[in-house]
Amino acid sequence: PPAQGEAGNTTITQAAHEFSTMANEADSISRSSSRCLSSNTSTPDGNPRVKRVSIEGNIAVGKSTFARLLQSASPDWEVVAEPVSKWQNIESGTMKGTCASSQTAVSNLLQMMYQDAQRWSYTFQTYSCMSRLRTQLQPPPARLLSSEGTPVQVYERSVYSDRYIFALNMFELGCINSTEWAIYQDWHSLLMEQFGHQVELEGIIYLRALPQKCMERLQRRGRSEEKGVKLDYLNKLHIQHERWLVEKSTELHFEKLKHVPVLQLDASVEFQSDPDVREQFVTKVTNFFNNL
Ligand code: DCM
Ligand code: MG
Repeated sequence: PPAQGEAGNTTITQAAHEFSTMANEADSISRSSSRCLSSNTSTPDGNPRVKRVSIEGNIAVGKSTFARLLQSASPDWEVVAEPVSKWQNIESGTMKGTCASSQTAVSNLLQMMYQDAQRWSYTFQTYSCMSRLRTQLQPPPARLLSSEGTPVQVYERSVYSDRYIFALNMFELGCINSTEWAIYQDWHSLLMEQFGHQVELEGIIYLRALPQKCMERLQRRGRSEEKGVKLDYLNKLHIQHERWLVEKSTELHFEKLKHVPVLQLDASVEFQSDPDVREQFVTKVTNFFNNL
């Protein structure tokens, strides 16, 4: 019947219009992503122009302090901080009453995870890794792209420590169960297949100190969510770092990651207050970057 045919035609026309809008969007997304890719063009040996290096180390070992030191040491280095404040402020819209007035509730996932690890570890590890990936996918600043020297994006931790230090540790502690762990690894591997090349590391700096030292610094910085963190927990995380970065006995699922060079620095010294130590660290880091 004509009426139906008409309606059908309209639908098809609408669908065709929507499809062409979608196709245009997809095209412009792919063009803008290829712009992003070409903004970090490769050197003749196939390495990216802007190198990516992560700072790894136990809780409160001094990664952020060290990152600030590097940030002020060279305009060729850009620090990408760990998005901790995002984990402390998760916004969710809530519907109140019958009218659809939306209100914003804020929850602190970092605190929830430390208060009830069994319940919240999987959720926390999902969100911390996802938000880190989003942060690290941001293209490097123009200053680095036009640098004549050795431009480096310095990540505070990585999607690899999320998996091979924290999530693995929570699984071993029983705070992430075997179903959650299987799901975590499945989506982590998928994300790495899709985006891995954009956050791949050319090097790792391992800030190493005894767990006792980290405990002192943790208490000194006094982040309220971490009040209940025990030395035993820092010991376990220390062992995970040693297995991954020193003994190399952690089972890794990414071939390239197995060969990433590691610069180990003794973070037990007070590098913040001692200018000589600061200078030594910057020299070691400069040499390390130049050889990547
Ligand atoms: N954290 C975690 N799991 C991750 C990453 C971080 O539990 N995958 C926690 C450890 C610290 C805080 O987040 O409590 C980050 O602080 P810091 O950078 O000092 O280790
Ligand atoms: Mg920090």
